[in-house]
Amino acid sequence: MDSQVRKLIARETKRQQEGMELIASENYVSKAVLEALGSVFTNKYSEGYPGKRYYGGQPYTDAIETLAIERAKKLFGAEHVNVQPLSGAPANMIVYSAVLKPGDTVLGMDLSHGGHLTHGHPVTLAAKIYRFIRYKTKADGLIDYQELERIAMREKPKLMLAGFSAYTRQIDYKKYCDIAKKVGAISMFDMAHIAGLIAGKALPSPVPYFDIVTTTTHKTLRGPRGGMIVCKKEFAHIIDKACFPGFQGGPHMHNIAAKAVAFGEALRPSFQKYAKQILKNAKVLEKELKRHGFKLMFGGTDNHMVLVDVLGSKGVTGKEAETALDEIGITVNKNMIPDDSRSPMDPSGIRIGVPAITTRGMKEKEIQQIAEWINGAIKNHKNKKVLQKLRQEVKKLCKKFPLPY
Ligand code: DSN
Repeated sequence: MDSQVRKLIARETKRQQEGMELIASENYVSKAVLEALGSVFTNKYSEGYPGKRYYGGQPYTDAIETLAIERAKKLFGAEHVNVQPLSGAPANMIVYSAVLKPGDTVLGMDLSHGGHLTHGHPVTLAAKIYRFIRYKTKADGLIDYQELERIAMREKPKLMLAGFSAYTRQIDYKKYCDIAKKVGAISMFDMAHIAGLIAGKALPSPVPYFDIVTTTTHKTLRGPRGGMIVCKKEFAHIIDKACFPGFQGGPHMHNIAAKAVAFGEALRPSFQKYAKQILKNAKVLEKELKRHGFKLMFGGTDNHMVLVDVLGSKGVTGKEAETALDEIGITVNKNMIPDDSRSPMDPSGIRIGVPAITTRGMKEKEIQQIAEWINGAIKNHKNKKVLQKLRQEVKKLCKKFPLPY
């Protein structure tokens, strides 16, 4: 291998091994997923779909894409699956372009209330093409379905989009889709963050309720970085056409091979155990952080992550907290809290998730310890000596829980 690249890969492996990823959207994939990603499928162009390609030489690309589709269908009880989206943001754009015309109205969750950039934030291309109206959560952290219905009746959206990247509570799928039906909107759910929890049957599935569901295939699903669209049969044709040739060119077949591997892993009983352990670990994290005096947004968590108001509870900004935790080998991300008045580069909160450390086998006991380190680092964020001591403790624990390679 290229020696400079090899050196950087070795350093990144060491960083991952000696520290802990508590970024809610990250995970450690299996060796089998990595092998598929590094396979010869990366050499092949395969525009089109299995059985209908524009280039020759497709017997094995057809077989691998069909395998990924069939496994995903089984995993999510889906009527139709498209495994070609390159990631979550393209998957969402593909859906918008399939069902909307420029200027059409979409309801999406506000970014600072846990939504995602691609759900209509003004800086995105989607917001320049479509008219996004963004809804918020109530003071108790839950979605106000009456208010949502009022907004939907008033705005008459063509598409109602649920899902999130920092919202920690369970959404009432039926209530949400009933409102969409009432106003004649197509319903869409972005399950990127919780796809693994759904696949592992730890959380209820939105697939039977929503017309269209998008996801990334990494995060809790623990596959390669990539995207996927699941939909009802009646949307299959327009979704496929919007993906290729509408939005993307040749699919990344090495990535689709790795998706097939990850879906196979997620179909195993051990993945259900993993998903349930994530929820247990997140609950312990919630309890312990509250015990240490942290204020948790949305009142706590029903999924794999917590959103913490570090400024409100400890007088330390999100950026300061992120930096202090980085110094002790715990990686989190600074994050806006609902209606945050601060800049996204130094907001009031941090987001903490447990999927990756759960993959390494960490359980309730380790989570208690981690909460203590988080508290210690934030409290002593200016004290290099304390941070150095905590760094050694984190490293010691990480050694006991190696990466899966
Ligand atoms: N970047 C992902 C996350 O961290 O939630 C979403 O795109």
